[in-house]
Amino acid sequence: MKLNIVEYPDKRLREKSSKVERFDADLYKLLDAMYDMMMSSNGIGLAAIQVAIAKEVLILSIPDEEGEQSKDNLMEIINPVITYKNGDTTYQEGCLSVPGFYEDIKRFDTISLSYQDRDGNSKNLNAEGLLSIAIQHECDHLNGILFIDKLSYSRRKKFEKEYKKAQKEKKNSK
Ligand code: QAP
Ligand code: CO
Repeated sequence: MKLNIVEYPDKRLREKSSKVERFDADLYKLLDAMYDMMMSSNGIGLAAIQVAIAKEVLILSIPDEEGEQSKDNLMEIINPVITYKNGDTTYQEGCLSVPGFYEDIKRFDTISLSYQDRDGNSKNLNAEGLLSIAIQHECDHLNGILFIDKLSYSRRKKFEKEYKKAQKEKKNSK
């Protein structure tokens, strides 16, 4: 399965993903291909819409204290629903679909999530810290929302200007 990362401002990132109904070999193939793509792109989280598949599928690999991303830490989250949110926290976020840009984003500090694993088993999870932030970031993707949508008007304008400039430079260096 050959995947490509969809980059802002591609309209496909605005699509709303739909629920996974079949927990079959195609889903396994997608999850495995997303993992390879995330690791080779130095990501910690990836939603299926970022590889142009509008399904409620996301993966996360939060580094441990040593900064290692072992496969044991891989989380595969399908059909997630955030059932509880509390507190707030700010973190400098980035996104594989918005390469080269990082901005402080405010999110809930603690969340609870219900979701399904790759075999369709229902699960519940409480999360805080970076895991909680990453889940919220990836769940936003399933609704067509990007972290840059959460910037203030003036920071967003500044972002658009800098991003366009960076893209022009990227094109010219090709
Ligand atoms: C989402 O983001 C996230 O610009 C995952 O050049 C971010 O994996 C969750 C990346 C922050 C929680 C906190 C970004 C790689 C990876 C780039 C990522 C880049 C190369 C972003
Ligand atoms: Co993202």
